[in-house]
Amino acid sequence: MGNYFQPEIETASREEILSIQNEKIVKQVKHAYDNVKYYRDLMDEKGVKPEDIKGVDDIKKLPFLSKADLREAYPYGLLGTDLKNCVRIQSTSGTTGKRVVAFYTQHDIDLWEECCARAIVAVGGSNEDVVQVCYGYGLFTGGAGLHGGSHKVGSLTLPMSSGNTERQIQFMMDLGSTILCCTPSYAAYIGETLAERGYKPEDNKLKAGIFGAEPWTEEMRRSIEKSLGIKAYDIYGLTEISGPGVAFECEAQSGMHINEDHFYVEVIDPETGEVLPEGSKGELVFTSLDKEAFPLIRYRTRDICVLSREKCSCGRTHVKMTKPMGRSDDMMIIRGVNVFPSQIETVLLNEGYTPNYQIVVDRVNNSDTLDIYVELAPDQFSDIVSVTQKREKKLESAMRTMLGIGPRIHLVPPKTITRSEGKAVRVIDNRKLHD
Ligand code: DLL
Repeated sequence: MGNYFQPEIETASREEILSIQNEKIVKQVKHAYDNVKYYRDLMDEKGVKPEDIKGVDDIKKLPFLSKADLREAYPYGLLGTDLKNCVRIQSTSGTTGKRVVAFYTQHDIDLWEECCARAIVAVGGSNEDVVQVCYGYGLFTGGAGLHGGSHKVGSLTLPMSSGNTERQIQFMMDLGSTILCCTPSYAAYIGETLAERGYKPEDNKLKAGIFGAEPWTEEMRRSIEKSLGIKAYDIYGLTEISGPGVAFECEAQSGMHINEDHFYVEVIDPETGEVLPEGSKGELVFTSLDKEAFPLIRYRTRDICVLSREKCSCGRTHVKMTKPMGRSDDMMIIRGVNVFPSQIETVLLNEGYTPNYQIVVDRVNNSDTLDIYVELAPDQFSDIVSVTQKREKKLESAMRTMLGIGPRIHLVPPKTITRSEGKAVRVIDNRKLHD
């Protein structure tokens, strides 16, 4: 078993981290220029040569890559090595357009799993733990990443994949799982199902959960922690940059440390592309510093975040990112007002409702409509119409205060909103169907 708290790297001084990054970026840009024609062409177009990059300060000279580039270069156009050196592909869960396919050499898999191992250790994991991985296995990176990380830590790994909640619960109780890895929406569902089966939070042996792959609020964190009797930690990542473990939360539960020895991060203005000073809110841009097969440079994530270098109580020095505050392409513009699903979730949980909801946006007579379907818990349900109407009005008014526009609220009976086993689909935007 390796020791995956790596203080020499994870608590290194700013100068030490910069020196690692400076050395790696020079090699990585040369690697991409020499081996990836697509990126070489972009650099030539911009008039930049690998020799112009002497450290991370020069990174601003380089062109960005976006999802559109990945689609255009699909499938092999951004490959940085001979196919014979690659051992794996993973792919995004996107539902529209061409999928994004990312390639890995064994070295790339090792560094990715190492990042996930750090995440498991950061929540208190060791070879004494039983790690239940119920992220999807297969093309999605969630299952493979946490599975590999758990192996590296030496924990007993339960490769459950997502779904079949009865079996999840049986294994969890019989084998005494101590760490649960899945999407936050699935964690909420598991918690709800446990309660329905008569289990109390203290009946399970879980101590921590590593939840990510989709946006979730602090209110959702508290609700999951209560229902499962655990500490819930966030984990962030994206297929293009490797998968989960690009950043992870520590015991402080106040933002995710980015693995800066492997990924260089910038925050930019999503409109102008200008690099913003530290502490500004903007789009995250990552450069993978030592990946061989898929050496993405200045990849625009569309995730909106703030970075912080404030001293962390855990001792780690790597920069922390806030939870993504929605994606720039996730934001709904409803009657001209910017609305993020996370704002809706915050109001619902603050008002004592379940995290089971669905947002439906449509356009009727050229005007946008916003309907929010919210499931009632069994003890909230009432068949007296006036009681329900009164509650709907109250929730509508709380939403109006938060969003600046008034939605229509529909309180629906228990168990009428489909549960998610992977990434939850919270928004149905029917306007796109008509355009
Ligand atoms: O979701 C990788 C992952 C798996 C992360 C398991 C964490 C746990 P993709 O399917 O490529 O990869 O989706 C990446 O999901 O750009 C974010 O918009 C969103 N996302 C990932 N983690 C979080 C998080 C995986 N903790 C996209 N909070 C990213 C909010 C997240 N959004």
